[in-house]
Amino acid sequence: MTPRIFALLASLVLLAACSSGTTSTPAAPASSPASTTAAAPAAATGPTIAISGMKFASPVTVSPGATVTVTNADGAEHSVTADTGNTFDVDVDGKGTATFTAPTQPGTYAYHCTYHPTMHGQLIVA
Ligand SMILES: [Cu+2]
Repeated sequence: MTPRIFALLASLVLLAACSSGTTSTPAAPASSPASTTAAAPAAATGPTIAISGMKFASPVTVSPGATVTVTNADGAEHSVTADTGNTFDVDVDGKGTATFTAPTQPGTYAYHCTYHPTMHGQLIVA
């Protein structure tokens, strides 16, 4: 190998090293660790059946045995009463809230309001 060819090869190697070196250093993004300062909202958590305008917000899907909150925006008293099986039955005062325990058996449960026969809804346990 002549010195001239050696120099040529050496320069090629240097070029290759140089070009690869300049493309392999992306700036590492500053990672922001999960902040622990976010305040959780005080609103009620968990599944909710909202009653407004003589209607249930339905269907609502809940976990087996979940505590379900019922909110009543109407002035009239309502109830959330299972159509069959006496699986749940709760009265909700006008402008009030109530809770009941969802069935533990998965399925779709039809319910109604005992005071207003036109009010119907479905609770899905899954
Ligand atoms: Cu009602």
